[in-house]
Amino acid sequence: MIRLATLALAACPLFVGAAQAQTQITIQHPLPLASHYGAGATALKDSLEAATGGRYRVTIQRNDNEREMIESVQIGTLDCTVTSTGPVGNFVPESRVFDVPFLFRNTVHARGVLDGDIGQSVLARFSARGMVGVVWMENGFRHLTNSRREVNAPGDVRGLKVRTMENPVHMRAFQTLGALPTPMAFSELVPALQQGTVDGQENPIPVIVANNLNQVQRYLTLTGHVYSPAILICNPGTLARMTPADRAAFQAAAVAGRDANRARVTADETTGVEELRRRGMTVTVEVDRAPFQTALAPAFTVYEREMDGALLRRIRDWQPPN
Ligand code: EAX
Repeated sequence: MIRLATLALAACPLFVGAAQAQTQITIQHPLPLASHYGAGATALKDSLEAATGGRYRVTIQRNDNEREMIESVQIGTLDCTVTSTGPVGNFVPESRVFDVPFLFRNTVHARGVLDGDIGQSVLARFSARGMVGVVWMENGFRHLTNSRREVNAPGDVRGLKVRTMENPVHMRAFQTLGALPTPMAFSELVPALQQGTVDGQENPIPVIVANNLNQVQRYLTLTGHVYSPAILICNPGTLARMTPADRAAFQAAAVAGRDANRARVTADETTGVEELRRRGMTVTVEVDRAPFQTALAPAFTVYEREMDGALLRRIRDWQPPN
């Protein structure tokens, strides 16, 4: 009798649905879940789960060590990560070209290059390093904060111990300005600022706001010295196990995530400066960037020599299609 009951239950549509295989995908990123990265990961989750009728379930987790997440994706212990390009150049050197200071004029320029053939050709370089560069997302233009003094000109940066990401392109820039670049993972940043191990750091407005860096930093200068891309990187096996239809659904979900992430960066950059002022930061808004670019000339010479100079010029000269 039990056997018949079991068969009857198994035939019940309710249980057939439950018996349907479900695939778990975990995405990690380094910021609060209610951040611009969280907005992107959540939009990806919602899109993929809806498109597959729940056959895919996406779990979003926070892990504030980007290098560790990239290594986990490489070895297959993590499906995907949303990370800034901070440490990415140590895995895919071709991506460092996007980390050059004052390379992009604005977000239209940056997003156009990254979503166009130049950005796509760099994504294609990830497969040789055991990863899939799925889609470019956005961290935003990076600005300088510190606890010692207002910064109006390059000379004000001299002598500051500035936390940088583990990114040789950024480290060279701050060294050229006479600062003392101190590379560390994001997970170590707030304790280092609290203990005075470093005087300052640089990050986009959304990161400064989401992590309440105003609690450990007094001065903000809108240097906009670097555009910081973000990127969705996945383990090749995670994607290879998908059917072509599910892989297409995942790609569409990644694009939905990109668009939600970028919309949130735009929103945060619109309100974030006033919010940080309200929280008590001294904000230097009007910054003449030309002296910073002039002071960085020696670094630019090295970038042109160490990277593909022609590519750097193509990126600088890019214009939106008319
Ligand atoms: O990706 O480490 C950093 O400063 C990054 O901008 C942050 O983790 C967001």
